[in-house]
Formats: sequence, C-alpha cells, structure tokens
Amino acid sequence: MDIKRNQPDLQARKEQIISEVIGKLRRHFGRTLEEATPSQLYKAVAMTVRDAIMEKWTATRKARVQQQKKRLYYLSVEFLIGRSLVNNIINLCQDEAYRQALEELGVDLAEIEQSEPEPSLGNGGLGRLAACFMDSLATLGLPAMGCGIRYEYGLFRQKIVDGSQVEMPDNWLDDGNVWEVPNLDDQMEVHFGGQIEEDWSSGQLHIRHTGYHTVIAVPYDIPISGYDSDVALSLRLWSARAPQQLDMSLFSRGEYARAAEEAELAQTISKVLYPEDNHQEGKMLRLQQHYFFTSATIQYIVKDFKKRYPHMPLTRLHEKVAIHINDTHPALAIPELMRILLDQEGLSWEDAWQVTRNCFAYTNHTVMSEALERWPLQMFRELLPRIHMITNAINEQYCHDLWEIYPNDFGKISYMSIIAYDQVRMANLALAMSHKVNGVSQLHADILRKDLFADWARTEPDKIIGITNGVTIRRWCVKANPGLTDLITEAIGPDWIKDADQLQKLIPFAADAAFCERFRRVKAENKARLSNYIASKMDIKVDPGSLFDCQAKRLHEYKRQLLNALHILYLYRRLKEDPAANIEKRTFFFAAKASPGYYRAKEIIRLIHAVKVLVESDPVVREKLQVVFLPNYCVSLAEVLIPAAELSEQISTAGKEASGTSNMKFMLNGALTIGTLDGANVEMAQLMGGENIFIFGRKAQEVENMLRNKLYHAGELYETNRALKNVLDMLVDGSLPADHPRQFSDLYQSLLFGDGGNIADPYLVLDDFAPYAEAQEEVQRVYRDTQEWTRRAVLNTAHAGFFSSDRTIQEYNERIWHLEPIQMERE
Ligand code: GPW
Repeated sequence: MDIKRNQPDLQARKEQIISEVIGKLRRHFGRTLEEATPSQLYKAVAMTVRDAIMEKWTATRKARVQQQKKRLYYLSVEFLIGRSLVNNIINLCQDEAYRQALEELGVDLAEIEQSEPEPSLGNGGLGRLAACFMDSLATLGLPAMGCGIRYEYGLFRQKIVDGSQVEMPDNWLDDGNVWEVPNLDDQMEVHFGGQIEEDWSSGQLHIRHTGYHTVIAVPYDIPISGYDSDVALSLRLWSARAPQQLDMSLFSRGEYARAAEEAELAQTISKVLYPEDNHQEGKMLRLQQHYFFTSATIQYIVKDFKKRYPHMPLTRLHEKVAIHINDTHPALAIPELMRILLDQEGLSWEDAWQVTRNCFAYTNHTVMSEALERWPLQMFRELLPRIHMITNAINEQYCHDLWEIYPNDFGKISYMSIIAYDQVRMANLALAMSHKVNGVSQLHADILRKDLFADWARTEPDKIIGITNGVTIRRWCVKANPGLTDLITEAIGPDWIKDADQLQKLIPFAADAAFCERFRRVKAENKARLSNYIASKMDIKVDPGSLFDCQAKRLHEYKRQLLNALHILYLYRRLKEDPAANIEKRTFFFAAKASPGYYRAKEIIRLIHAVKVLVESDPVVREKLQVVFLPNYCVSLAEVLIPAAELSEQISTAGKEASGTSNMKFMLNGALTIGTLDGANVEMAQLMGGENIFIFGRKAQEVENMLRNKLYHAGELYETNRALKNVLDMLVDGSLPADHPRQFSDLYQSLLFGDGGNIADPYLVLDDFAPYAEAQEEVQRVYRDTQEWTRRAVLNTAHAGFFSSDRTIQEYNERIWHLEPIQMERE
C-alpha cells in the first residue's frame, strides 16, 4: 500500500522499530531476540505500537481540552473489540514499516498475533457495532469516549464435545493486557442498597442515603487510534474492587457481615459477561453491573464537566456533553444523572429533567419482546432505593404529561408508562427521557414507528429515526482481507479506506475480465487460507474448490440456522434418491454460540452435528456436500472466515433481525447473499439491485399479519409438501445419528405442534422452506457460471461502501450528537 503523508521515512521507521523491539525484549523480559517466547515477542512488538499510540493519545487530550468541544460518551455493556495489535499497526499506517522490520528480525507478524489474548467483551452484533463505532469516531476525529465494563471473563469459549456445546471460561486477562492503562485518579464510589431519608429540616429537601454497600469503580483506559489520523480516543472500561480489602471501620463496629458483603459484591460485579443475546432475564447481578458502570460513568462526566467548564452552570451540560446509550442496558444512566443533578448539584426538578433529556439519546436494537428489559420492581427498589424514587418521579411526571395529551386514555398511558405491573420498563424510560431514539435499519425503524413504539411516534413525530448500521472497513477489509485491499487499491487508489463511497468506482471493473480474474484469485487464496486453518485447528479437510456457504452468527431460532440445516437434509435426500442429481459441490460452514441456558438453540447445534455426521458417512453424498461447524466463533475467526465466503446466509424471519451486520461484512468481502427482506438486507437489495442478491421468503408485513391473525398453520405445509415432510420425519425416524431415538423430537414438536402455549413454528421455518430451496437452486445455477458469479461478487463489494460505519457515525453526528472534529496540529 502507499505510504501515508504522516509516516516518517519508511527506512528510518523500520530501523527504529527494530531497535525498539529489541530494547523492549531486553528491558522488560531480560531476553534476547533468540531467547524470546512468542508471547514475549508479541508483547514487545505491542509495546512499541502502544508507545506510538500514546503520543497521539496525549496530543488528542491536549487538543480536546484546549478546544472545549462537546464530547460524546457512548455507553455500552459490550465492546467486542477483538485483537488490537495488527489493527493498530494498520490504523497507524505503519504496516509496511512493521512488515519490513519484523521480516528483518525473522518474526512472523501473523504468528505472534496469535499470542494476543482476544478480548471477547460482547455477545455478537450489538457489542461488535460498538467496537466499529469507536474505530469510526477516532478516524473521523470526533471527541468521544466509549464507556463499559472490564469483565474479567468475556464470553465463554465454546467447545464441541460429541456434537454438543460445552462452555469454558474465557480468562483473557490471565497474562495481562498490554493495551490498557488504569487511571487511578478517576476512581469512583458506587453505592448499592441501604435506606433513603428525606430531610426537610433546612426548609429544603436534603436526601440522606445510609446503610449502603460501597464498590469502587476503577477505570482502565484503552486507546483507540483512528485510521490515518492523529486522534486517539479512549475506551474506558470500569473494573470493580472492594473499598479496602476489608472495611476495617465496619469491621470494628461489628458489622462483619456488611464488610464481607462489600468485598464479595466487588469481587463479583465485573467478573463475567452475561452470555445472553437478544434475551433478558431479571437477574440481580446483571442489574448491579448496569448500575455499577453507569453510575461511575455519569459521576465522571459531571466531574469532568465541572473541571473543564468551572464557570458554566450544569443547566448547560448538554452543550458540552452528549450521552448515547447502546440499547437500554445503560439506561440507569438517566436516573443517575438526575440523581446527581438533584441531590449533589442542587438543580431544580425541571432543570434536571430538561438537561437530562437534552443529553440522552437511545438506540434500540430489537423488537423481540423477550429482549426488552424489565426489572422486578422490588429488586430495583431494594438495590437502588434512590434511583427507584427518581424513576418513580420521572414516571409520575411523564404520565401526567401524557394525560394532558391523551386525557382519559388509560390504556395508552399505562402502555407507555415506565413503571407498571410491578416492573420497571427500561425501553419506556429511555423513550421518555431521550431527545432522539433510533432503530438500526430503515425497516427496523419503520417497525418501531408503526408498531412497537407507535404511541411515542405519534406523541413526538420527529423523535424516532432510522440510522442503518455499518462496519469498519479497516478491520473487515484492510485487516481481514489484505489481498482484496491491495487489489482494490491498485484499481481505484487508497482513498476508499477512509471514504468508502469510493468503492463505487469498482462498478465498471465488474465488466473487466482481467480484474475479475484477479478478484477470483484473491477469493481462492482466502478459501485456501481458511482451509489450511481448518486443517491445522480441527484436522478436517475441506475442498477449496467447492462453494463456500457460510452462516456465522449467534444461534437463535429467529436467525433460522434450522432452515439451513433442514435444507441440507433435503439435498441429502435428493442425492440418496438420485446419485446423479444436479447438485453443485458445497461446503456448509456454520459458526454459532448458543446461550448456555437456551435449550433449543443447543439442540440445533446438535442437529447440525448430526447432519454433518450423516452427510460424511455416505460415500455418494460426501462427494457433493460437506458440513463444517467451526467452534468458538469470535472476532478473529470471523476475520478468517468472512473473506473466504462465497455465499452469505442471512435468512432470519422477516421483521425479526433489526439490522444484522455480518451481512455487511460478507458483502464487502465479495460474497453473494441469500436472504430474506429483513433488517439491512432490504437496503442491500435496493442499493445494488435485486439481481445481485438472492431474496426469498415472506416479507415482514406478511409475517406480522399471519402471526397476528393466526393465519399460519405449519401442520398444513407438512401435509402438503412431500419433500418437506420427508425431511422433517428424519428428525424422529432414526435416520439421524443420535444418542437416543427421540433426540430431535423437541425440534420436531416445536415446528409442528408448538409448545407451552406457543404456536407451532413461530419463525415460519416451514413456510419459507420451499422458497428457500428454490433460491438455493438459483444460487447454484449462477455459481456454475463462474464469470457471472464473479461479476456479481465484484458488484457486491462495489456497493458495500454505504455500510461503512464511518457513514453511520456521520449520520448519528448530523442527526443526534452535533459534534465537531478535534483539530490536531500536524507536525
Ligand atoms: F436484544 N443485538 C445483539 F437488542 O447483538 F439488545 N444483541 C442484543 O442483545 C440485542 C440486539 C438486543 C443485535 C441485533 O440482533 C442485530 O440485528 C443488530 O444488527 C445488532 O444488534 C446491532 O445493531
């Protein structure tokens, strides 16, 4: 790649890196280059990169403080950042210097990268989105800080034992973390439980909180460097620690139990990430986590504001501070800001209310009711007595305001209220107290406005907007797919990396045979890379000449991995009936973690394994089909898988996937999509025209209508579609290898009869089965025409620019935050 303007002379930088790496090895590890272990080499190299980022970090802070610009705080319980070393080198535009330096040292960057423990501080799309946003914010030079939790254990590591998922702890911090810097000056106290006394003796209300438990929040800051930019932002992750190992004052007063409880609370709060995705359970520890990091963050925000703007009243906080909550998990930040403004800063209720609403904005990421957070009122009151009082008061005022608009409409007001039926409804809190609310694709925003949040949309018509998700080009193309990156850069120059719209310049190249040939070669190399990875890690041989068909995402009924698996059984049966059946050779890749407590999701993993064993046990079928389940899907696995994919499976029940983001990564990397008109797939189809994507199945409106009016009867499809019946019967007739004959009867039952009052097949797997199979026929028809397939693949990449998270962040900024970039002086 070309050499960027801020890069010092390549040769000089290379020499410098060599001497720095050798220096770090000697001074930190007392080792020579020859003696160093891979892990020590990784750390030494990482430290040199860190030094370079630190310089930017310091300069950025200085510039930000001087320029006094409004700053965004992006709050999220998940930041799924993945490994940092190579990404940081790329963002510093020093990849060439490092490549040459390490080559001279005889060190393989790809190899030492494997020594970096991967931070898996998120479940899936929501957490990865937050990480892409940090990259884009830094690249655009916008003043922002990410705020979250420093989990000691990230998302569990998945192993597959005899076809079943087994969870192992993710102790990613065991060997230290090169990238974080603890900031002891900004430690905060967070208080849980206790009692509230209202003291009016001075004529003014004074709140006294007593008998609480204290936990100390210690911030660890991770620098996030922008791409080809002098700005480095902070990702601040809070870690819990006990006030003192044992609070001796409590101890000496005989309050042993409380002292011990504090120590225990502190030890558990930031211990582990909850592994539920798109699902909420009202667990006390989870509520503690949420309050822990939001309280610490809000305290820091107010402290920093007062330090930076000593003469500005807090009624003007929103001029200097924007607070964004990534779903409702951080929504306790709202009453926490009210608490600090009221109890500590002496603002009036009206002022505190106004300021808070002006600061906050909220992104909704799902319409699925089981994912909407609701806390049991009693738990909420006991754990957070003052926050409960304030939330109650917010609710009262909100309902009162609604009453003015909708007099006597008890139904509407109770639907919109924040506290009802002994539950605190966090989405309603966030809706009431944010000045903007956004969905994550246009379809999703439409559903919010017309359906889930229709009452709010009527009350405040401009409040709910749609901002389509995006992914960072740097990690998902430059880092993951260097071959494609070089090819694109050669064709259209390097500017697309920061200005992804320029990818459209590739459109004419779709008709350029030489370019297409090279595009194909890059794909073939990535397929070989994945095949080698699988051979070395799993001892499985795949055919790099087969169609690589990938479904990689959390395991969920609504994402319908089951539809994919049933379709493989259908192909299996066709080959059994006619070994000469016209079926293109394919490798089906699955990668998916299931929540440990999600029984049916785990059953689907077992089914995929049973299908895999069945397919490979048949000498005829295995010549055509192969199923590979890649365990422990994570960011670094995605970086190998996605560039190798030719077909991207985005087959959720329409209306259920708010946006999806893997769809964008696959598209960027030149895979064609087979998908429903759901989430951002709709926009993908609009952007490049329906010819370049395989769309099938019911539309969101139809699904909604069928379910609402009980028009869907899965059993009828079973009776009328012979092929479908045959496939479904395989779940229960002993065709599949299983521990016991009824192994898959739960799946069978749920599709045909429903359970626990649920209708049969609520995700319309059977209804979309035939259209899916047909679309798959079309896929293989096009795949056989190599040139046509490549043409479409190039057009996918060429139209992916819209899905850059730089565009997404620019839209958030124009429509919600209104930040100005930090001006950096370039030396
Ligand atoms: F339920 N998403 C996710 F909305 O990854 F909170 N985890 C979650 O817990 C939720 C949503 C929540 C995903 C959506 O499912 C996906 O469609 C979307 O692309 C992604 O968030 C980012 O917006």
